[in-house]
Amino acid sequence: MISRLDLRGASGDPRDLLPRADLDVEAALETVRPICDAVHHRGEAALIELTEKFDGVRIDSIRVPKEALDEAAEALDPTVRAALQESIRRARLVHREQRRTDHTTAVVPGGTVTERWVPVDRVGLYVPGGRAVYPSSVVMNVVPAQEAGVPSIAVASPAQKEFGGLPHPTILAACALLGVDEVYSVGGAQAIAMFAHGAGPCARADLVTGPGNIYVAAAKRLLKGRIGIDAEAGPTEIAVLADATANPVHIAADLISQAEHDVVAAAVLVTDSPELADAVEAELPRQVEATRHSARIAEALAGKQSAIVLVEDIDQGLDVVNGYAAEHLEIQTADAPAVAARVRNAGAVFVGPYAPVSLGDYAAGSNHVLPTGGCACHSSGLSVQSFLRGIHVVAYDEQALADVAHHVVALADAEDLPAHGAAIRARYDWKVPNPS
Ligand code: HSO
Ligand code: ZN
Repeated sequence: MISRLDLRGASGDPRDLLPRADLDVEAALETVRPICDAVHHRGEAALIELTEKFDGVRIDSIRVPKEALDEAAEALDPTVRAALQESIRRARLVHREQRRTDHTTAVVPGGTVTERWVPVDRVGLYVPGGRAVYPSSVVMNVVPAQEAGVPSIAVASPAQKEFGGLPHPTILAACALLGVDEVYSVGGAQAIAMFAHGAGPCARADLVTGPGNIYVAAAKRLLKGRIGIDAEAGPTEIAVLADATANPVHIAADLISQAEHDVVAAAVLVTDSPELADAVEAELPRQVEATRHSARIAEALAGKQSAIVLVEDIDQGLDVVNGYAAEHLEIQTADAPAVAARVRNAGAVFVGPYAPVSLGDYAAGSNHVLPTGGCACHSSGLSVQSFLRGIHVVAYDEQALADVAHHVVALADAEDLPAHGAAIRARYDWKVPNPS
């Protein structure tokens, strides 16, 4: 059901030790290019045609009416409502503390640099709606954007045939609970193009965030620059670093929980205990059989991206998981906090036996939009920071500029850019000496 990899005594670049699923975003570029062009040139009409083609439903307009949002909120199962409200409350607690305050540095008397944190004017949030209908992802995108103070927030999610061409009602209800009333029934690459170019009632956005399939990732790659993007989300990954003290039943359940997302999801156990490896391997089929999406999960676990990995000791285990840079990393060892403190690369770290990844997916307060595919070695998950720009505001008075003028002129001259120096000298009747 899952392959075994023995890395005891292995050497080499830790970044290459664990296999990953092949994800050829480049190949999808040619598929999404005409889609993005059509949206660019023909706007809402193209979106309506593409929705009919890909989602199999004809819609009159891409904008979801306010009444549909209110109705979805009213019809929401009270249990789901309470859970979403608690998820929102916890996410707000965490993300509110990520807000930045402006800071002014007095560099010299009369010379200051202020870093001003300014939210983007308008953000488009993409929420998938194919196999995956994730109202929790609405929470994880909207809450940091709101806490950052973004004034204009729009959501796009695919039109669903069975709901008359509206996005899934739980998505609509989540938007309503969060106070977002600008929602579009648009999915896939065309949603990214809609935000990048603007179309019909949807104004162009400055930034688009949110997960999606390979076509969404390809559209982000194609339109990046025209619009800001968060990341090209890849399939979900869970790595568990565990020793002999860990509970194999919990580990199997956690691996399965993320394998449930996708046949190419990665589930990796790294352990120094052959006994634990055997116990988890024995437990997996038992639990897979009992769960609803067993075929999908079995395929994900059997894929080359999933494995039970044996290491010499927890030190080598840390090298392996730091090299892998998983989206989610659980530490299930004796003294888990000490081991977790040595993690350098992971989208999010889950410490000890009572912090499974599913908690973070829904209700820990942490964000679940996280870097995948090894990008955790250079990127962070979605946060308030993702929606802010830090603008340096430079203010120098006459004396402060005069005091540094000769240095600017010298550096400009060293770079053979004398006009740069002249812009300083002109302010002092050309009296700042020109080195050349
Ligand atoms: N584990 C997913 C997020 C998610 N799980 C949404 C359930 N719903 C990627 O971090
Ligand atoms: Zn999940």
